[in-house]
Amino acid sequence: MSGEKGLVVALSGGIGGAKLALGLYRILPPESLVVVANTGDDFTHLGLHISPDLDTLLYTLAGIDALETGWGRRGETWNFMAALESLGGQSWFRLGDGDLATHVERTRRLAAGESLGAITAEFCRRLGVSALLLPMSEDPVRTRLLTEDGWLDFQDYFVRQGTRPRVREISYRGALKARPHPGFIEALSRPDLAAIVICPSNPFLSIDPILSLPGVRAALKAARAPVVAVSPIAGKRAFKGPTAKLMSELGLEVAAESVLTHYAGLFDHFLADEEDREELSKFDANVSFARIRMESLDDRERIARLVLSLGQGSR
Ligand code: FO1
Repeated sequence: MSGEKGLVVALSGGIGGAKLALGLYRILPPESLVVVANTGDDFTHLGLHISPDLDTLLYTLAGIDALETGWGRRGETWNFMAALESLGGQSWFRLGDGDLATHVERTRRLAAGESLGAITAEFCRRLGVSALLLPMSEDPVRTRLLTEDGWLDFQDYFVRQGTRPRVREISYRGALKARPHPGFIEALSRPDLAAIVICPSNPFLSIDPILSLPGVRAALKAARAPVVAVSPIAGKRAFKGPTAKLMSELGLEVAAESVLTHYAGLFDHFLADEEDREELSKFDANVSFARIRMESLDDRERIARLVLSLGQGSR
């Protein structure tokens, strides 16, 4: 079975994962890609429902993502933020004018009874995205961190405090009672499923919330297609700073080896960086190596092709 012929399901957080999701989107036929987004980072801010990872994926696939930050919209203006600041309003979480429209419209539709999945599908349609972008669940799951300052909500820790407090423990509040999105489970059981991709997102903050939903690990195991995990660490350096800091605070070595061990039993193939060949060769696992940093659009497509070639064949 070829990864390029069947359906591909990608599990992703925001910025890092979205790079590979875009690569997959650009090389796969339209409607062959399902991207399942972490919603553990979601929160209510200024009365608005914010879904950062869904929006990062939406804007990236639509080609309107802000290249300099990785979050928010390209060519954004900040009049709302400036006006809010002039009134003494909260300005630690920056909402650009165009991005604000997404949150306002999403919040209005949610209050009118529409589901997060349906709203996301409509936003995708409006912005010309033909992949199926799904929230991991319609139920609220909230990533919280036990730090030296006590329990913090994710965005408080990540943005307001700039990941400064040391982390001791992570919890995904609501995960045990939450149901995975029905479209997610349906996609995993499809007979034309060709590959499941774990994008190079933060394993603890972006992928684990998805895996913590009841039934997801079992559905991944039962799926007929291989699971390909891509390392978010190359040569002992995480692609994003907070991943390295968090891993060392959790007592883990900042190394691809820690990620491979963390995902043990879950993947059929692990794609790591060339720099980590020696370190990972001692593992009795299917590990492949490439230059996995995705700086250019070509890099994104090259890694996507490689991931699909690894996913070829049955499990
Ligand atoms: N990240 C920041 O570091 N500072 C911000 O002010 C900020 C605003 C923001 C607004 C909308 C959105 O969708 C994302 C935003 N992010 C911001 C990114 C985001 O909170 C995190 O990168 C993710 O939650 C982690 O995946």
